Amino acid sequence: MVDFASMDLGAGPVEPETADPPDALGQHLLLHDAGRVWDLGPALVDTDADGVPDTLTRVGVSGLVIFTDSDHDGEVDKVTSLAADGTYESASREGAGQPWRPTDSGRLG
Ligand SMILES: [Ca+2]
Ligand SMILES: [Ca+2]
Repeated sequence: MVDFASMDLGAGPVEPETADPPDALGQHLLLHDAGRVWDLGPALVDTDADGVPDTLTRVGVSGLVIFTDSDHDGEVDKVTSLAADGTYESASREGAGQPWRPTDSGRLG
């Protein structure tokens, strides 16, 4: 699975106690993992065309990583990592603190 700690996730990780409540963050996506919380910033892409941005991308050590909040609760629940060689791996979970489960993998193109 994606090693979030090795990625450039911007301001994070922040301590859970100091993280702003979700309503103060607006459309920011949060990622809780291994007892830490990252504020990934505002979602930029609306992947399901419902008018609510739900996805953002970051460049990780091994390629692009796509973070999606598919149920719009502010918590990332789907992650897809896309490597430079065109292979990709997706995982999703029910919510913060739940285990990541692989959903899809393969090669693009
Ligand atoms: Ca959406
Ligand atoms: Ca979510």
